[in-house]
Amino acid sequence: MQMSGAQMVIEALKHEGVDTVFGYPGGAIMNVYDEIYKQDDFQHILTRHEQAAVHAAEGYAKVTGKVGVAMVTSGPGFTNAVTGIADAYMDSIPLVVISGQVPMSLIGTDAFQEIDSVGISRSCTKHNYLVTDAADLPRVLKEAFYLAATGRPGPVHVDIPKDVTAQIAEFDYSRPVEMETYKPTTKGNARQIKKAIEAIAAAKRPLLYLGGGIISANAADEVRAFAKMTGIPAVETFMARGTMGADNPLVISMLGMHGSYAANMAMSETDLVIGLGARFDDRVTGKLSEFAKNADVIHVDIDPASISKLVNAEYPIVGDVKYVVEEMTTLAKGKVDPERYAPWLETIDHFNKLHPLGYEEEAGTIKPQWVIERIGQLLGEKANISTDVGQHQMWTAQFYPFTRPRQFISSGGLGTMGFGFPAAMGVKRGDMERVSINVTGDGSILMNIQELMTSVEYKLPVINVILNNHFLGMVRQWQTLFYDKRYSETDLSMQPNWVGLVESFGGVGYNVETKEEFDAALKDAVEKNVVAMINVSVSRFENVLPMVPAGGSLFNMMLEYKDK
Ligand SMILES: Cc1ncc(C[n+]2csc(CCOP(=O)(O)OP(=O)(O)O)c2C)c(N)n1
Repeated sequence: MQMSGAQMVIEALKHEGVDTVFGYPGGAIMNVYDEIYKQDDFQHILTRHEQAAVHAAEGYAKVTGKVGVAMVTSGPGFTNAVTGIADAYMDSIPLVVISGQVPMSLIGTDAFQEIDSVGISRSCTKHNYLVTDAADLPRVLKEAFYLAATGRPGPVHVDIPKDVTAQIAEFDYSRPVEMETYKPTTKGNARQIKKAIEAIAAAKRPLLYLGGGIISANAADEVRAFAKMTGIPAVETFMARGTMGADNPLVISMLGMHGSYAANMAMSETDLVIGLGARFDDRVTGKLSEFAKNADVIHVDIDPASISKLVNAEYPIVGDVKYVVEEMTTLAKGKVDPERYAPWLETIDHFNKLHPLGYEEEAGTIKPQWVIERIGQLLGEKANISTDVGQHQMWTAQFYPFTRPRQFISSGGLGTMGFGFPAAMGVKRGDMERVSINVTGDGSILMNIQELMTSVEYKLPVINVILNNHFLGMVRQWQTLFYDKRYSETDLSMQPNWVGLVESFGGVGYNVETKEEFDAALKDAVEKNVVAMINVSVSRFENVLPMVPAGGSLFNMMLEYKDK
């Protein structure tokens, strides 16, 4: 069928079953927006900033497991989107980002709103395209969705010049994707899997090291079943929170820079690391030469480039973690004896009792950790929890009782302040049944505050809980510990009128000084079901502990900090 390039974009989205596009129009993409006006196959959500459009698409993708879609114009529209694209790339989130470009005749002339978008996105996308002929659009868009969702997921960028969106060509979406050089391995090598099981059966202190790849692969059930059958304990990365479920007796909390004592000690003492969909990130390993020093490593990952990148794997297995773990479970039957690991579980129990995750209550102030626990007690399973970046983010990962994958949505790899609120809007759009909470800081929330308008207009209520310490807390913590308390540019004593601010957009706001007020505010915000801002005054100088100082070894945690 003959149609314009702009119509093809709409048709392709229809074929892909897209129900939501987050975006912001402009000159170079107007032909496409004109077609959006004429259709009702999907809803377009007009965010108030392109960065927010991409974060919202990320939140939507993370909570649903589907490909998120964002659309922006050329030049500043695209550069605003780049932070979101880089964020999605670091966290392996499947996205298709479509940008307008100046007409082909103007490319390279420093035309109005021209920027080399594909040049910019090359280093932060799984793949990108500049489409120079409308006849290529069906193939390119089909490939873009396929690439984003398969293998190790990630963002794919499609840049379309304005004259290409006007060009008429044949639209045929029926041809299967054929990419000679892209064929992700899903099954994993059978011999390697067998060898891995032998290693597990011979180990005394095996440890499952669970990464975000398990959540991307929808493999949490398989991983839980494997752990249960073999009796092997597990640590979760920040990205994997919720994989095992907080009430699972085999999970030893999060590991890494702000991981629990028990999780970090288990990793230091294990004799066999079973890495599943995890990438041995520096925030997890600490000093590499000291990481799991006495252990062999089994590493299962869909991305061959991730294996032995940082830590050498004796048993590399390239494959889909869902498939591989299923195979491992079948093979382990009768071969792996949980009794063998009983002394190891006792050791871990001892670690847990020695230094459990916790905090000291202080009369007259609310501790930020308490707020997280309280949201967990009041809403638990019923909420999806997004965060911004900082101390509040780490406390959320430590203290929220996540019971399921896709419940925790946060910016792990890039650590993008301003992620939380728009992502939580996308989360709401993807899961209207649950309450969408954004735990944020008084610094982070101001980085995408304009989304209050989007949230009200599209009825995508988010409850923003500000753990307000009047500081850029995480940076302040480092200044306390490593810069002799020189609080250079981190003091946020100057504050807006939070309640007035949110009310001016049509939402509700609460200033909270006591625990009772917090409970009442959260209950009221859930009932009102509009965008909310709960501004909680928390103790100013609280530190996130334990802490492995950057470059330190996992077993050398700072467990407490006492002011001299
Ligand atoms: C866009 C961006 N700029 C700067 C930083 C560096 N940074 C990391 S945490 C942090 C402080 C965050 O403060 P706030 O949002 O108030 O949260 P808190 O740590 O107090 O909980 C900063 C500035 C960042 N992560 N992202």
